[in-house]
Parts: sequence; C-alpha cells; structure tokens
Amino acid sequence: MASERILLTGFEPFDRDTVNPSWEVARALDGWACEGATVQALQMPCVFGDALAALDAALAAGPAPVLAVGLGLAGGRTEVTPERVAINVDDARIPDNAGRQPVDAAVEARGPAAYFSTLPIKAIVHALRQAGLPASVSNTAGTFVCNHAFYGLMHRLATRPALARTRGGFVHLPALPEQAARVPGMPSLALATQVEALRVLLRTALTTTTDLHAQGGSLH
Ligand code: PCA
Repeated sequence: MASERILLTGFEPFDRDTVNPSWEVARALDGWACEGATVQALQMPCVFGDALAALDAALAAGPAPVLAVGLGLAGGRTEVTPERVAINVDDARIPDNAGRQPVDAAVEARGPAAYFSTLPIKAIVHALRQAGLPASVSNTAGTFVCNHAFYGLMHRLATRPALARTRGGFVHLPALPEQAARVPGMPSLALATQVEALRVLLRTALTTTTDLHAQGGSLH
C-alpha cells in the first residue's frame, strides 16, 4: 500500500554548537511508519532563506505530505513545546550559519502578520503529558531561523493549492544532556525521550481532527 508522507525537518547545529537535538530526533525517526504515513527526515541549514530553499526542494520532490512538522532547539526550555504561532519577522540576535543577521525584515514581503499552527497543539500537549512526557504550548517561536522556517512553511501551506490538505506546525525541543553538561544549569531531555515524544506527537496529529479546548495560555 502506498504510504502517505510526513515531512519532519530538523536543523543543523548553530551558534558554534556541535549537535542539534532537532536533527537528531528527525533522523532517528526517518522511515518510521505511523497510521499509514511514513516519516521523511530533512535537515535544514540554519540560514535565513536557505532553510526555505531546502524545504521547497523537499516539498517538490514528492506528493504533498499529510503532515509537515518542523523541529528546532530552544536552549533553556524544559519541555517539548508545540508552537502556536509563526510571525512575519526576521530579527536575529546572533548571526546565522552564513553570517546573515537580518533586523526587522519580513519573511514574506506580501505575507500576513502571522499564521497559526494547523496541528492540534492542545491535544498534543495533553497526549504527551498522559504519556508521562513534559510538554506545554509555546506562544512564541522567537524571531530567528526557526520562526522563519515555521512562517515559511505555513505560508506555503496557505498559498499553494497542492498543499491545501497538508497540516503543519513547529515544535521547539530542549537541549540534549551532552549540551547541558557544557552549560551548567541548562535544562535538558534525553534523546530517547525526545524521540518518544515525537512519536506520540505525530500519532496524535494524524488521529486528531478537532483540537481539544484546553487552557494553554501564559501571562507573559
Ligand atoms: N533553533 C534556532 C534555529 C535553529 C534551531 O534549532 C531557533 O530557535 O530559531
């Protein structure tokens, strides 16, 4: 039986780091089948513009995915955090891997201010917690390359008729223990735990059509 495709992206290391959990998780799941769909892992460069070129190449190289989920590292976070919203802003506090450091540039010149994730983020957080895995909704993906990739993905899903049925979103992940060992005090989550969380997340996304109505806000 022909399998549907889940596009799962992760990033190369950035900010002079040697590893990025987002790519380690994505590549660990490459080829994993769930609910009639199979994961295709894609590594993105941590470079404004180039990340979206890699995304475009992967989208063009096969049928429309049933799900397109981006992963990225958010050092300092303690939980797996599905992002609620992507904003049309590139504002880089540090240079990307090509030395680019845009300030207050639009991701898409004629795009709307923001896009919401079309993943069932509340149901995902609930399912992760039920499975004993730490998770919360995040209300900001920042303004660096992850938000750029998230916004670019959602813009493509919203504007390309061929991708109208593809649901998409972005998830920030905590650091790996080996990264935290170099930065005392930094929270971390083991790779196997992060991979298990993504299995639960993808299964929930594939089987949930209407999101849960549950509180996931924050005061700041
Ligand atoms: N995290 C960065 C970019 C790549 C990554 O893994 C971010 O949150 O923007």
